[in-house]
Amino acid sequence: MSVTIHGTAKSRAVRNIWMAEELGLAYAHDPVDFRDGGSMKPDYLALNDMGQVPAMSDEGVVLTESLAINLYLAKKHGGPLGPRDLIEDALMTKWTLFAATQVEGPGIVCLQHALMLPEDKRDAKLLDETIAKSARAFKHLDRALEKGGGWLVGGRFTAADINVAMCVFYFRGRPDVVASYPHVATWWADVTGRPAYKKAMALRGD
Ligand SMILES: N[C@@H](CCC(=O)N[C@@H](CS)C(=O)NCC(=O)O)C(=O)O
Repeated sequence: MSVTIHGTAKSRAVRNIWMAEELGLAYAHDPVDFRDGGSMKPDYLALNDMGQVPAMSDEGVVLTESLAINLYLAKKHGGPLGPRDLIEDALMTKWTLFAATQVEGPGIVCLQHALMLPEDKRDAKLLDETIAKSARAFKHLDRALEKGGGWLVGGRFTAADINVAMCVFYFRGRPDVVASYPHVATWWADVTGRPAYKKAMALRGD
């Protein structure tokens, strides 16, 4: 067994578990937890000196950054999940950076203020403003999915869909956001209906 995904499924490691399940990899899962200080222990700091999960180890290669790990796994094992040529590679990079820079930040604000914070700490105005600001990114995503026949790259399900979906996941406390964009809504139903997604989510226990 070469690939080990370090990080509880209740973290961004779930992104990599989903990818590993899609690829049918015989991977090991080391559920290091940042919530109990596990990611600050010396053994884990040797993998990621930032003390954040996930990390991936694969035959001596250690990689951090969940979205980069997914691109690595897709390229190494990919078949249809990975890029077929330089242009697809560039597009998968583009969508991964779009996810990280345009979707994840507002998504985390949405997660906190719609779902995670105690109700008396939630800021409804900030939540509304954040959702309004995210419209620009969601419209871009919606148009791309329409043009792409329901997928982001190559007219098929790829690493780009996983990486973007895992950032759209943060809007789950406000399902009306995804529902407002018809092509995003259809795509979201497609990606979250996949057996590998369901298996990864089941590991979270929520
Ligand atoms: N950009 C990193 C973020 C990693 C990250 O922030 N992980 C969280 C869990 S999802 C963590 O370890 N938090 C604990 C901390 O920051 O100390 C990635 O995508 O892998």
